[in-house]
Amino acid sequence: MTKVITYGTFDLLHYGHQNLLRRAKALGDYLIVGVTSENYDRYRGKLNVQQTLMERVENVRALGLADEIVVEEYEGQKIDDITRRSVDIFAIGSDWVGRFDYLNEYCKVVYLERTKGISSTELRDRRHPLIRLGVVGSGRIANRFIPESKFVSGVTVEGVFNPHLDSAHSFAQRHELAFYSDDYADFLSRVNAVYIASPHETHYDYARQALRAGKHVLCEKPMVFTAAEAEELFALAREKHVILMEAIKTAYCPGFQRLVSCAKSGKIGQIVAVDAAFTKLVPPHMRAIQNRETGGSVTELVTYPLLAAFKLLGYDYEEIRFYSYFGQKGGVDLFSQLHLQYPGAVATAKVGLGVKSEGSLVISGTRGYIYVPAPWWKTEYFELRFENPNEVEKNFYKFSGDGLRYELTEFLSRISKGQMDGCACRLSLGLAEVIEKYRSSDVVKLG
Ligand code: C2G
Repeated sequence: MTKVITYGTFDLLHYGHQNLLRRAKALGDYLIVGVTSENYDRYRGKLNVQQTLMERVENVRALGLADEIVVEEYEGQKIDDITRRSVDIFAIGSDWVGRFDYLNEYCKVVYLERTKGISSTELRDRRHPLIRLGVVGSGRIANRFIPESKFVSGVTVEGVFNPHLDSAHSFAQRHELAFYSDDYADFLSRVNAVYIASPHETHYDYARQALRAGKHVLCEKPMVFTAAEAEELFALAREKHVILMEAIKTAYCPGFQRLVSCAKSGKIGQIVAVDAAFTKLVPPHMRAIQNRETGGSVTELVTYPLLAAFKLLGYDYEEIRFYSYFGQKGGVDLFSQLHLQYPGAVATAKVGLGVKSEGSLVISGTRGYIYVPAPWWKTEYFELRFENPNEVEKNFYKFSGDGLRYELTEFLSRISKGQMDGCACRLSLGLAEVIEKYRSSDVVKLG
């Protein structure tokens, strides 16, 4: 009996897939089909698969061509499947020519001509019309956003807005965008969603105008400086039936999401302390440490450590204290430490623009603790540690590129669902509350 194996995601199953499976089956007597798991697809950078693993498996089964279906969960599984199941032929579409030649060592490799004119990507785009996105601002983060957006389907970055036309022009040229503008109303009329990456103090106004014009908004952090502004913008988004989301990449990357579930699963017992730090030394001429109104380490950086505290301990803290080192009179906080006291737990958030520290995250529990090394906000690895050092559990994840692709994927998925994520709104409100408190309450000055 000749055994054939093939693999795929088989999202929104179409006749291209069916053709491939039919020809693969005809190569032998018995066809095994590997369907990728959600985690494996995320791992290999396929971020916007629409259907669940169960739906995709069911669709493949319903074709009646597969004699056996397996789930593909990890890199290297193909070799394991082929050797364990004594497979004779590995078949795959011609878009992969050459990429699986290494399997020739284990069985015969056959590339089958891909069916032209049909793909899951095209079906996804047909289901959800392409989002035409405009970028507000043309600084460092906006420059990083464009290459990241290329990894996400369903979106095209069309244009850029900057009140300084020269900056907008050179940004548009650099990234080959269709248009640039220094007129915000004109810019908004040419897109259906915006990514706001302008200076912090301009976020609120740009977001409000975009929402009023019925555009979806993905806004860099900190989205706003006060809770009232956050509430107003979310209410406006609901009224206009559009999505407003703060661009917190860590919240949407696979490693951090797993870390939160793991910490909350009870494996380390009850969580009693969360200690997170993020410091980044910046040169003296940077706006982040020049401008007292809009800069400083809390405003610039506190989002990340607070994300960890809020996701793990929630928002019902009883007290918050701020300790800051200013360096010079009238200057911004170059370093700050925040203490959030919860019933039965405590969190610390350490941020610095002029003071350096270890950028790790430690979650302490009654049975053990989780250690995430720097840079924990690009979560690729974490350890569960217990009293017995032999019990240590190591977890590895992929964090691709600059990670902005994760927040953008979530943003698009929310647009297609037509619904904002209540937890994400609560998070943004929680962050704005802390920034507002910091600006209006007593800060313990260090030195
Ligand atoms: N395919 C095809 N014609 C199309 C579209 C897809 O022949 N118009 C083939 C692909 O070449 C692949 C299979 O259908 O062999 C499944 O395609 P996808 O669902 O896109 O999965 P893919 O990302 O190619 O998975 O381990 C996973 C595999 O390596 C490939």
